[in-house]
Amino acid sequence: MSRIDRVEDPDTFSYDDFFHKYMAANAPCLFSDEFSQTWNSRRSWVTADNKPNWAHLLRVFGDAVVPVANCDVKEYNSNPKELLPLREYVTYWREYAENGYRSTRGCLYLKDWHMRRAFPDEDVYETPVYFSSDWLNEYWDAIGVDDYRFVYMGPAGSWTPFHADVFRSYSWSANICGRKRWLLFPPGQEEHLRDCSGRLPYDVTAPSLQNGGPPPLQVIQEAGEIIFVPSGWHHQVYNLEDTISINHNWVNGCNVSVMWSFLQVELHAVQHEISEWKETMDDWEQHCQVVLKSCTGIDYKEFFTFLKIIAERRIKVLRDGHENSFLQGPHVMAPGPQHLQFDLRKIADTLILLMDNLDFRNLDTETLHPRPKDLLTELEKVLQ
Ligand SMILES: O=C(O)CCC(=O)C(=O)O
Ligand SMILES: [Fe+2]
Repeated sequence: MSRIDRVEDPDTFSYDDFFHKYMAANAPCLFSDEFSQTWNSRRSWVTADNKPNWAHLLRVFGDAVVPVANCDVKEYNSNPKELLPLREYVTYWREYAENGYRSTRGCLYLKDWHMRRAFPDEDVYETPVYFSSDWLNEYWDAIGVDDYRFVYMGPAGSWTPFHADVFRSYSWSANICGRKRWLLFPPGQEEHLRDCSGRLPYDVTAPSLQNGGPPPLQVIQEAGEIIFVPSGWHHQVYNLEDTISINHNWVNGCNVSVMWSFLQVELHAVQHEISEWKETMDDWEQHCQVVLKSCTGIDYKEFFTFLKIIAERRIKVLRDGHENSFLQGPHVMAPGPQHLQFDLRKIADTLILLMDNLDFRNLDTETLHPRPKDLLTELEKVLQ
């Protein structure tokens, strides 16, 4: 693949088109700026000359405390982060730009700011319908613990090191202003880039890596455009200008099996890492789960709970007969009732795999409610 597909016109591009051509096919695409035209942030966050509107951002969000990474410092395969009031970060950014994009503090990049969670009443953007079947945010909203909706803001030259996204989820990312350069690697291509210890690189543009297999897909994303990054595609991203972007990670029936495969690979890595304690620790299996949760954000029992909550919400909609409740509120299910069936089928398929998994069976699943086999029985009943 040498070029990314472009999607131009919201009036002729349906949810079904996206579902089949890109989401189920796990292929990237780039949506034109028409798709973000109606968002308030495209006007209020941006000045007439397409720069961040600092006056507005400070007025509304100045006191917010935001995570800021230092792009000039490598810490494992990432950058160290600190928390700063947005006001202070904006002062830094203005001085950095006035000083020719140099500072003794390095190049600082505001990233992974949960803006929507901190300011739920600010009408900044709407999730495009194509990305609305989102079990990840639906689950974390339901338990009220976390979310995967972020704002990024950084000066020209700020960048994100090589990585694949949390749980190998999909991501979409929209530029409110500015431009980004993306380097995208289809799943598996990262294997050519490992060093002799099996570690993935921090920076794929390093000279020593220039013979690491086929070149990546390069994408230039302009202001207003929205990129779809499929599951398990590694990527590295540069801000070519002062840039603000909004992004979500999400999982649904099309990539939940990728998430489940990822968790198994991660657990095996943890088991390998602490295998020497296997014989001497009586709760070694449980301990592996604790480490898995701290590395990835979820363990096997919570993965079951995730499937359960998504299943129960859909069963309730089907039982109560008001299919349309998913067409309102924050989780729009554009394609209607057949999507509920699709979701429940995928949850049942994943549950079967989970219940067959030896590491899951080794856990004290008796404490789960309902028991996995009872949830599966109910799912199969509803699906008939
Ligand atoms: O914009 C960036 O710097 C990184 C964004 C990213 O990695 C993503 O949206 O998955
Ligand atoms: Fe990413």
